[in-house]
Amino acid sequence: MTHPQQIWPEDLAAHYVAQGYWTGESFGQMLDRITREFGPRTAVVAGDTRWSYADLGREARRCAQGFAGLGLVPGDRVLVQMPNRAEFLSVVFGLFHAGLVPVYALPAHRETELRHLAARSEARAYVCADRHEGFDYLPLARRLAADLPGLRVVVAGEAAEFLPLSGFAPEEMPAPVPRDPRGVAFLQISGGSTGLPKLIPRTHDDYLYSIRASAEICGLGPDSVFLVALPAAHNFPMSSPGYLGALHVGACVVMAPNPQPEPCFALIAREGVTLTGLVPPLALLWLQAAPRTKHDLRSLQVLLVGGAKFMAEAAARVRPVLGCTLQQVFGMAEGLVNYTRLDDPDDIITTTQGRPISPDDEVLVLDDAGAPVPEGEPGNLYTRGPYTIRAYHDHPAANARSFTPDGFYRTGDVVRRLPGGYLEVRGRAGDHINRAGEKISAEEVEDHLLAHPAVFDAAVVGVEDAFLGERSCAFVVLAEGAEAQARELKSFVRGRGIAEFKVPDQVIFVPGFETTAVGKISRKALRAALKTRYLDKG
Ligand code: J2J
Repeated sequence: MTHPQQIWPEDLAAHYVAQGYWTGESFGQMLDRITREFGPRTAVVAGDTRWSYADLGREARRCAQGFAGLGLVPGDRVLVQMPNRAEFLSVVFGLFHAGLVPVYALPAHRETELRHLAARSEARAYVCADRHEGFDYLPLARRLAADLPGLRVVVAGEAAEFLPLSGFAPEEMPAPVPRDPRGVAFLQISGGSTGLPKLIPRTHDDYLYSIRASAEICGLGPDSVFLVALPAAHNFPMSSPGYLGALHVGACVVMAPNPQPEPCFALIAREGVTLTGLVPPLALLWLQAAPRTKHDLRSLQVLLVGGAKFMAEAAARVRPVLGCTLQQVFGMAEGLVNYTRLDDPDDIITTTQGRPISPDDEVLVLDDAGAPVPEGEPGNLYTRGPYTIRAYHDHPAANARSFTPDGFYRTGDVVRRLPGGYLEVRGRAGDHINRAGEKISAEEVEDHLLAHPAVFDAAVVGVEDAFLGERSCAFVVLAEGAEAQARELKSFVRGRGIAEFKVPDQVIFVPGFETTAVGKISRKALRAALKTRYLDKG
């Protein structure tokens, strides 16, 4: 299933090997290595579960045997939708051990997204948990299974008619199934700006390089304790440096069921957490709650903040309030990750989003005509390098849009490059809304609104929001003679089986969308015009 375009040109690949970036280790081999090296040390703490590395290895090998027993064969894709539990890790490493390819869905995803991800990846199985944070996943699994006959469903917890994860026989698959380290290890999802999420093929070699390098840049060591506060399926808590970075060095991973300050503070105090990562709105909540908590947060050494722009004023409060070092991180599931370094001066840490991981990350900042802009000027960010993909999975149209012929990824981000290669994120060129780090495609939500019989046309825009960074606003033109309330349209969109974070925060009814003399104007221009007219008052 590797598309030829996904492969790095041989001369670059040879360079990445020569530089020691690509080591040829697969995720299955990584599990073997960390199980052997760190056996008795604590690998995972989640609720009442506490697993050593040896336990994690055993649980993963048992899962691997179980998945193989379902008739899945190496290379098959498996859709994984698991909350932050210990089983997240045993399932994922079990899949790697069996040579299977996880496809990561977020716990917030609903049947529309899951159906799309399963179909696009040709998934042969779906793994979920029974419940999480008051949501029952079994009806969701039922609808998915009814739509996709042949899909095997495995459930952690109460499994009803499905296969219980705990029912996997105690036999363990002895050795990891060999995989090509340059082949696809898993499919991550993009928060892109057009339509439904695209699938991002990450290889063993490229991803493990970003993890090893991130662990070092973030100062992880065997005595670190990493708290997974954000959903584990997201690229940030997975790899920047994430639980994979923590496991790579023999550190302890603590899974928080949700990222709210008090429950996380309790875990920090109880487990001696040294490092965690948050999106900016959560960092603001933590900053607000920390002065009043009774929990001891003194073990915390580093707080990573990324996923959306963290404002300098808030960034400057991290050390005085939480007593730890702020590390800004500007990353993307497609690859490139930038960090401020732990020993950078305060002004770099508070005002920039860091610099790339690798000396071989190629970064271009170009104007709209494709010419380089001078240092310090804003421009469009393009990148390629040893851990940035060269194509999406099976999506020629998106690939034509998102990659240049010489393999640079068009990130859609507008940045300023500063001395030393530090980047400051200025905004987005594309049409996605960054709502508290959750990326929403305007087009995807517009499509859902258009499915309502009373809606003639719709345009969705991001609006600045002091807390969320951006919230979503839908401009709606009603069909002639039709009536609808904002509340009704929101619940209609919700009822389309999508993640709650995509439901518009605000709906504004407008009499019509202007078109120019040329006829159709671009959606992008339309969204901008609506925003200026109704929201920016400019
Ligand atoms: C402004 N915008 C940012 C930042 C990401 C680490 C951290 C985050 C992600 C992530 C990730 C930003 N300031 N500090 O995968 O490994 C916006 C940009 C970017 C998009 C990518 C990681 N950090 N962004 O957020 O794939 O617009 O990855 O292109 O979800 O988030 O989103 P995503």
